[in-house]
Amino acid sequence: MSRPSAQPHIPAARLASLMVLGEVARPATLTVGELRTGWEQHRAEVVFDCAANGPQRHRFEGPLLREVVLDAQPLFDARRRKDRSRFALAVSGGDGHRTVLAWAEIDADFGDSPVLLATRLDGEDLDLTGCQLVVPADRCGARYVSAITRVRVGVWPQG
Ligand SMILES: Nc1nc2c(c(=O)[nH]1)N[C@H]1C(S)=C(S)[C@@H](COP(=O)(O)O)O[C@H]1N2
Ligand SMILES: [Mo]
Repeated sequence: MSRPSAQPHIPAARLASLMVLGEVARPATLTVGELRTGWEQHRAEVVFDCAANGPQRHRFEGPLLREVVLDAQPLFDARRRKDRSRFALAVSGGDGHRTVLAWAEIDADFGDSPVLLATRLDGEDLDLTGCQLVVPADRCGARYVSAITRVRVGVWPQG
């Protein structure tokens, strides 16, 4: 395996990666470098409130979560909005913090929310830490999951 050109000095073993898995046709393991080079990078300047530390202001860059998950081919009928609206995403950090989004929040035909998988935070690359979820529409910081290890895609199990 060749080393990512953006970070040639970092041994591959130290690079953080995340898995996109669950009800998808093409599960993937992606390093932060691959998230940076494989998709268009979007920017977000955000302020969110932390219950413990008050308002936090940050600058993030990274691909749209929607684009990365679509490349894993969720097992929905992509042409049917009602079918897509059944899906959810569970995003986990390495410390066990896990949060859920409805697919419809980020689907262009529904909420169209520009949620990012940030590869850079305030100008610093996140290749060693892992990427961070950015939910610009949220008033508080609880869904800004850092050091992401997994994005699990699936239909909401029960009604
Ligand atoms: N992995 C992980 N991400 C996390 C948390 C956590 O406990 N674990 N806490 C969240 C909460 S409650 C807030 S307010 C923000 C804080 O982000 P900051 O440390 O950049 O200010 O991170 C979020 N992301
Ligand atoms: Mo928080």
